[in-house]
Amino acid sequence: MRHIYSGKVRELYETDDGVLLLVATDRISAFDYVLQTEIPDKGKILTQLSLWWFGHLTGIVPNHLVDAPIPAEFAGRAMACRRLSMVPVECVARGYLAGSGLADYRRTGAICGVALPPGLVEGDRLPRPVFTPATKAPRGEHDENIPVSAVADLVGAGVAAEIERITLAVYRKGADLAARRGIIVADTKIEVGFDAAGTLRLADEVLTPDSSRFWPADQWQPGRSQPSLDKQYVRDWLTSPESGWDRHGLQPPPPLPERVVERTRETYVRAYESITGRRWR
Ligand code: PZK
Repeated sequence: MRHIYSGKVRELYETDDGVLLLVATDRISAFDYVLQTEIPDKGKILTQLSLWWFGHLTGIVPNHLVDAPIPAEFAGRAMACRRLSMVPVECVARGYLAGSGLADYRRTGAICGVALPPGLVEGDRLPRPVFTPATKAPRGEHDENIPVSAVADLVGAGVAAEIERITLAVYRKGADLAARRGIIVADTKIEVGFDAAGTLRLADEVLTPDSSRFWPADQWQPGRSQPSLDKQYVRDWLTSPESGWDRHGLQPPPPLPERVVERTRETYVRAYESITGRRWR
């Protein structure tokens, strides 16, 4: 087995039989930093949530999962995948106004060239979900939203239309299901790639709190920044006087107190249990 890539909170390996292992760690990021404190079981919870979603999305889009053994050291937190030729686009669907979509809207009245009605505020629901693709930025930089026409220039009009269709279908399925469990999926990012036969497949992780904005529906209040289902304790503590940290200064964030770690772990467990209807052991 060889290590091929380190993401902020995940690792990618390739086994001797050419199977890719997507390994989720317990690392957590906030304010663009990977924190020095880990959240116990986060990697397993997000992997199991992703696997659950892949199962519920098979009727919508084929995926990259293969049936292959997972090494014991990665038990529960790795997915065995076929190697795909990845489409070099971050495929984002947004149903609500937040993040870079909000920034673009405030500046231009549109996101990725899709005009939106005037007068929307942060956290508002969009009239319909929109495909807002982005380029994959090098690590340390932020992805840049691009118009669908730029996706067509990159991959051709046919593939652009296909990934738009897949992205919106995954978002709709995820948002509908989560809504019934009291969770708003504000937006989600997926990655897709072609297998050796030329079939587009859903790759990476899917509909996890790391790839999507999950908001508790009972706290949704347009006109302000929405509390995040998973990271709000971390963000609140890091920006509180108690942490002693200046997010605009030069120091990395301090370690998290045990209480914040435990509460944050509980938010991941709760997200998993609400969405899947299963108990987290
Ligand atoms: C692939 N990533 C992102 C994921 C990381 C980085 N099936 C695939 N075939 C080829 N490449 C990828 C995939 C998938 N999924 C995924 N980069 C390339 C990534 C996990 C950990 F460090």
